[in-house]
Amino acid sequence: MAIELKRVDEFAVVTFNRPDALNALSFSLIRDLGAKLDEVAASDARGLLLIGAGEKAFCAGADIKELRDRPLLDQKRGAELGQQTFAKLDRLPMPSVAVINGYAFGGGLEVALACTFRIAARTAKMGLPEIKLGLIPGYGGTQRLPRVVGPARALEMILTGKTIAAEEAERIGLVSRLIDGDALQAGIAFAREFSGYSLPVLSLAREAILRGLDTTLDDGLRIEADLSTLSFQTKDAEEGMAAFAEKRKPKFEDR
Ligand code: DAK
Repeated sequence: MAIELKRVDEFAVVTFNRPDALNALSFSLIRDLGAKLDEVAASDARGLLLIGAGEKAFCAGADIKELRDRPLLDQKRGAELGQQTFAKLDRLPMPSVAVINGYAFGGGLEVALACTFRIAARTAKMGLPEIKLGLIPGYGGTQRLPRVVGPARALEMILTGKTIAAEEAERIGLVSRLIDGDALQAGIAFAREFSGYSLPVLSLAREAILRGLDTTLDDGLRIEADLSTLSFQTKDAEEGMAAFAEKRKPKFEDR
């Protein structure tokens, strides 16, 4: 299968598994990814890690060989398929981490941008090179990249199609941190920094940030007031505050 889903301890792990094509995203692979994300959403995993098979690539983008000579309407449907599939990552009940273990170009970087977090091997290289093919990004890159790195850097990356090294990606906030050693193990160690907290409360925090990015400061603050009030209604908030008062470690139960 071009997409593998496995469980490692408390985490779901999705592997892009077409190493001979640097894990390029064929349309069938994107459909398969969508089905696997539905499985993850219905599971009790406390986080999702995405990684590429092989030594070289996280994912080298859309399968260029498949994109040629298609009717325009199919291209539009293709963009919508990619966008809708990657949008599932935003709606997962658990945070997701793109473990960028090599090249992440085009659609490969776009899938990483749809994850909650991105971390990268020091040797990783990233970019949105669509312009070099006479195209522009179609799987969310023009919208998510400026939200992550700001419009000036997004314009530069998308209009020049340049490749950036992992260190620059960290400097501009495209990835949160650089990792050493086994990439999956490093991803799991990173995910353990949030996976002990309440999943519904983690979701409220993600929702407040993502919805706030799409609106004015005033509306965003209203969203925050509503969602932070909602967090008080969880059993986990009761538990967290009781544990503080009793000087013990909280035991969150996702309620
Ligand atoms: N698609 C298909 N095959 C790919 C591929 C890709 N994106 N990337 C690599 N491969 C294949 C190569 O063709 C080669 O296969 P063989 O020739 O051996 O059969 C094999 O993987 C190994 O690649 P290389 O020999 O090129 O490996 P190198 O280490 O020399 O170079 C590289 C690595 C990542 C620098 C190079 O492979 C490369 O430049 N790859 C292409 C990167 C890229 O341009 N990605 C696509 C960006 S565009 C849409 C709108 C927009 C889009 C999609 C849909 N709609 C409106 C529907 C845009 C999508 C994009 O992602």
